Amino acid sequence: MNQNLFATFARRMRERGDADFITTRQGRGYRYDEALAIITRLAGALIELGVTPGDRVAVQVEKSPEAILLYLATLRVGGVYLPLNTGYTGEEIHYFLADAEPALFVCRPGDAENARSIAADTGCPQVATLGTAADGSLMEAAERATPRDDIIERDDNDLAAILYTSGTTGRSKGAMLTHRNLGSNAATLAEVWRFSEEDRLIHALPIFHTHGLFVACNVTLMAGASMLFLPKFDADVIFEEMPRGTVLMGVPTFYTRLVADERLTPEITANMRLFVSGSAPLTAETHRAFEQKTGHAILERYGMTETNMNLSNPYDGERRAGTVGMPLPGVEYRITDRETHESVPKGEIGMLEIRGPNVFVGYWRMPEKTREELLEDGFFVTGDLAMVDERGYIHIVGRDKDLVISGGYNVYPKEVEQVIDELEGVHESAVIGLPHTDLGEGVTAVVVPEPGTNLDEAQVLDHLQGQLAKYKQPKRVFFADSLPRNTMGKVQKNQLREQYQDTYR
Ligand code: MCA
Ligand code: AMP
Repeated sequence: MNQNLFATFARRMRERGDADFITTRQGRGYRYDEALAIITRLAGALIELGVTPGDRVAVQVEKSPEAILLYLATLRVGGVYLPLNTGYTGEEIHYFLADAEPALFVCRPGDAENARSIAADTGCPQVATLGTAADGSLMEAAERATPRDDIIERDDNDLAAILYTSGTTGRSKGAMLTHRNLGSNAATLAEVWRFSEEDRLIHALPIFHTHGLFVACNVTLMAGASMLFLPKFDADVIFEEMPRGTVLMGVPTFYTRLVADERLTPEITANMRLFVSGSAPLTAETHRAFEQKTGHAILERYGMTETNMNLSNPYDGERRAGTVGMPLPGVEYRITDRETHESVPKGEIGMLEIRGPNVFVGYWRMPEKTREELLEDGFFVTGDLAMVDERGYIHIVGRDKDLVISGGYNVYPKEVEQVIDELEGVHESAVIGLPHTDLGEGVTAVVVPEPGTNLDEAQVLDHLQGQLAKYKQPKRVFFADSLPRNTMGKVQKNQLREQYQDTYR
């Protein structure tokens, strides 16, 4: 039996025929039958460009309906889709291409020259471009290509995608996700969140992460629903579109911005049936304010790049503010002592571990890292601290990993510290996340200069420009004579977080 996830999607797409799949506010979009036709052409183009089953297809393009068709065409030909944040700099892209060794790199038309040079450097044999107006060399190749309407057979455990997540060591790790991982999660979410053909998802997330790509698009495809594709979150547009939408998926920043807006009323949200939040903690305060202003209880869920979605508040029943709900069907969890991995007594805080068909198969070419986080009994160590309350709702109470989540984007301090430390005159640095009213956490650096040097904030920020994606760059840089350390010599980031806690609020 063909276990290619695309085979499942294709069945659904054929059933939906001339129903809308993706629409845009500019009136450019695809019905399901149109999307299928373009995918066969894109599949032909990918094969002609040399993509064979198991090959990675790395993609750094702006959000467009065609980018989703490219994702689907990659699945169809048995390729491994590898989306990259549009904010990554040339240096960051260099690392990903060298590590993943894709057969093809699809970039923005304006980046073609630079991309070719990075591809040449890293041994990537092909570069193609994709713009936001169905333009670029990939679409031209698709027009000329012989359409491929076969679907390459894949095993359940064959890779469908690799998504890079930054690592505590500063080196990004490629999370390897299989057809089974993605397919099982999409089917589960479509069911528990009651997606149907009638749904119209307002899609305002980026499409290079789990949230915007898999949770939003795979679930839409499973249900045969439709999506309104917006280039980015813009509260004005969301308010205009809510009367024609049924579901919104967002990071907490979406909801804090909507709650702060006087246009948020029961009337404007009357056609909406579901608001989902995830990727970072939604405060109980925002949850309550949203419900009070609209009558809708936001449904908060919890996931990771390595696992897709694990836990979710119920569709029916109480959606408890400040909690991430219960395990999804087929997903097991345990809350453990981080050393022994034995479960802690109910109600106590411990490490959250997850097992299920959604859990990835490891980090690309990092067997040791994989062994550390993916235990022999199949449980994945999330690095998040959790506790379960008397009613079975799980609370994420903190992180046992040095991670900052800014507006839903993950920033690993180590990666930023390493680049800051390369600047002449810097002795050492510590990067922390501080409470931020809009972004949840704001990336912040505390820098210790070499004695006798005169560094200022602008110099540090200038140095990071072009080396690190914008969202990883600190919003503020502070200077100190030394960093607080414990007796083991470990930097006490808690103390720094306390000292600068009011910076952004
Ligand atoms: C934009 N900027 C940011 C961020 N976004 N800085 C830090 N953190 C950010 N998240 C920068 C811009 O470059 C700009 O800089 C300045 O901040 C102001 O931008 P603004 O217009 O306010 O930003 P925006 O375009 O409104 O974006 C904020 C946003 C966006 C809507 C929160 O970041 C977003 O869509 N985030 C979603 C991330 C996401 O999808 N995460 C899911 C990961 P300048 O002015 O200097 O140029 S998947 C995941 O975590 C798991 C699996 C899960 O559970 O879902
Ligand atoms: P990523 O590696 O980008 O997939 O981010 C996963 C991390 O985001 C998790 O390990 C959590 O720390 C965090 N996260 C995702 N959803 C939630 C949530 N609902 N509440 C708190 N943290 C979350």
